[in-house]
Amino acid sequence: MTTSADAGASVTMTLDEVRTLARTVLQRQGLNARHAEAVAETMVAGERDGCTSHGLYRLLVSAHTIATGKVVPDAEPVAVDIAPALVRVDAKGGYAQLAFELGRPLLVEKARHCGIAAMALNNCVHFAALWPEVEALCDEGLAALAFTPSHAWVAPAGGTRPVFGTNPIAFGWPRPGREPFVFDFATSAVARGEIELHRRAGHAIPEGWGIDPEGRPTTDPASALAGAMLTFGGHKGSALAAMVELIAGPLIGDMTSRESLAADDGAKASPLGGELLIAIDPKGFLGASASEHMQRAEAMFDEITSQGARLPSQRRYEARRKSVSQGVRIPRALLDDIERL
Ligand code: NDP
Ligand code: PYC
Repeated sequence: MTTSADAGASVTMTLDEVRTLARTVLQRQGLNARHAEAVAETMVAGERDGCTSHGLYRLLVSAHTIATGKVVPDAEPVAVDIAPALVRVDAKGGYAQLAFELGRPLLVEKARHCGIAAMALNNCVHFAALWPEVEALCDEGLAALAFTPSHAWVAPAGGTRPVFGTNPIAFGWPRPGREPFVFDFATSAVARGEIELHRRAGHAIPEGWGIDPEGRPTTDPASALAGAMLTFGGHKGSALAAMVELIAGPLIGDMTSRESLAADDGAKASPLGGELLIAIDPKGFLGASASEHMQRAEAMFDEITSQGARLPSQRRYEARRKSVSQGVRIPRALLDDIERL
């Protein structure tokens, strides 16, 4: 670890150092080794790709969630093969990462066999970004979608009371010989973690991210966290957030964000509920001509980048290349807070 030039405000760490720190702290917090390893990997990936709201900062979040007893630290997820194209994994109240790892090979096998397959993760605690999961499925040559509700923090367009979670949607498309096309965003204007980071840094938030408890627009992160977050794109984000509630809640027999918040009962732990993943094998519809059609997709990507527009995930992949060779900068204040745990 080396303290950087910016007056000790941040520290440069290698990814292995980040991994060791995350695993050690998670085990001290009470997770068993398998969970600590799986959860730590998503934090390493977050720091590596410059997605700090889902990086080491989440050690503070997991400390709280584990201390409140709202996650089962040694849960043994169980996969159930329910139909040729469907698998369900009961996470048994543990973190989603291990449940995903358990179900992933089954989902891949089913998608290859049927052309399309879906996996429901049930009864899991979720605090991570979704892109590591869709990327893992793209690495198998599959297109993938992932959805999960969270806690009811977000007001519907035109309303003032939280109904939806921050409800991310992720999509991944495998690309021959290069990193996949992936987007992953909250259906709220921004992830809640981003507002929390603004509060920690003492920065105002832009207008349009949240309203205060009286329903008035606010740029104060604490007021927005206490009031309600807003959807992105008004009624469009609101409809997508509702879709996530439905397909990753009742459709798979799991909780809505309102139910997750009620189950939390004021503990302020990470959301509990389900996640829906859909994997599609391009060879399902296309057979031997799949690679020819995948090249047509490349023409679309070229048309985007050749006019100077960037693809989603381009920033992440650039950050990844830099982090692998140069390590990552972690705020000293965050490391101090982690140490204080
Ligand atoms: P952002 O708005 O930061 O980014 C959303 C997506 O848009 C990313 O794929 C990003 O790519 C892409 N993007 C951003 N700017 C541009 C641009 N100018 N041109 C093209 N693409 C662009 O994400 P959010 O704040 O909405 O969400 C952050 C994370 O929080 C997500 O990973 C999400 O899964 C996670 N989350 C998790 C929840 C949970 O319950 N588990 C709940 C809510 C959020 P790039 O990364 O390369 O910038
Ligand atoms: O940042 O909105 C968020 C979030 C919710 C659950 C995990 N991350």
